[in-house]
Amino acid sequence: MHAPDLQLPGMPNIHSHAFQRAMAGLAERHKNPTDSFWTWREQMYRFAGRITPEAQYDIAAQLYVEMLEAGYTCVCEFHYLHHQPGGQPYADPAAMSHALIRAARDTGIRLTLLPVLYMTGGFDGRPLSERQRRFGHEVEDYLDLVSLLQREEDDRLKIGIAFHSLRAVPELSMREVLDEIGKDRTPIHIHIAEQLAEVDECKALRGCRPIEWLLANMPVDDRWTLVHATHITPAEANGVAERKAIVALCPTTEANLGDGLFPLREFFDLDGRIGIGSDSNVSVSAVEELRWLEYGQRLITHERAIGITIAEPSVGRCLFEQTVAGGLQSCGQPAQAEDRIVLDPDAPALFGATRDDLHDRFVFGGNRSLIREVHVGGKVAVRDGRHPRRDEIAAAYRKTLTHLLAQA
Ligand code: NGQ
Ligand code: ZN
Repeated sequence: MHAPDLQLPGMPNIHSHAFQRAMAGLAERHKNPTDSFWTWREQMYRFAGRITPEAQYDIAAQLYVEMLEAGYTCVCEFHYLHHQPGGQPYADPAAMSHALIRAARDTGIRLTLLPVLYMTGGFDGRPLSERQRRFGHEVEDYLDLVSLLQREEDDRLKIGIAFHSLRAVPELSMREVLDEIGKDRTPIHIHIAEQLAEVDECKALRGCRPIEWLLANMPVDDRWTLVHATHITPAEANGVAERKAIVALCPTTEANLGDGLFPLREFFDLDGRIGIGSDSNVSVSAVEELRWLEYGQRLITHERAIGITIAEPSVGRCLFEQTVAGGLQSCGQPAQAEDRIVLDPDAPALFGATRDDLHDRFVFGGNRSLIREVHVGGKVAVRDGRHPRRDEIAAAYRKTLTHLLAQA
């Protein structure tokens, strides 16, 4: 019998906040009478307040090693930690962005950097809270940051834009930014409809739901990625699918934060496009994201094999292929035949694998990593399951994390 071809395309990770990797597992205690997304967010803000550009680099380098070893070949960084705590820009106003760019270059992952515009603390236009101040920009300074970063683009670095959320950017400012970038093929990402409180606030202040508002008021098209879109109605899902926008699903983070479940089958029935993101980085595993994407659906529908299309009955292959295609669209980086994963022919979970069952075994077959090699742009980023700089980067991360935790 021939050994099957054990190669898969590299997986794009279309939503990450790198710094949150360093607090993974540290926000899992009952602290309030009603622990929620919003109380988690306060903890996250406190942690964010300690991150310096040097720490940002060390955390991101560690994270990108983990991503590459997990089969992610490209990452979209939804980056809003721009300034010093308190809001003063750094001497290099792009210092925090540069830390991410260096971490990506030093580890070999492709990066779509999405500097985030963050202006207000809620739909009512209230000013940023003390802790949010380091996220903030006026439109003009934001556009300067974007054009400064665009000059550094190369075949592994793409600069897109992002609006943090409808809560954080007034309508007029969104229009100003979009006018400036015009019809460029720039990726445009936004967090939307993740939590019910956001839907309620939007209804109260804008008279409609967040996704409904976005579709009615913004030129949503295939450049756009809607992150989460958890609380979506059938009519909204239809609109998003028609505009060919990507929905970025982040199943492990969405579960961790108690967001809710996106209606996957309904969206697939509309030919909707999706990608996956590791978001808060509580998990750094394409396998775990895909598996939970499917399992969440099974748990609420009491059925099996949800993530399929008429053309593709294998759940593993369908979810893998859909999220690679949607992911590439979302990152705005061309499909690269050289970005690929090579699975381990000696892994027991793959014994007797055929091309037909390979994706299902990869996604549903167990917990040991089945990845032997990862190639990005023709270069080997992972060999024998390891990034060549794993130990050295982990040593720097250990120091940084120890220092960060000592400040608690
Ligand atoms: C973030 N993260 O910006 O890091 C958000 C929380 C917010 C996730 N939603 C903050 N996973 O949405 O205001
Ligand atoms: Zn996010």
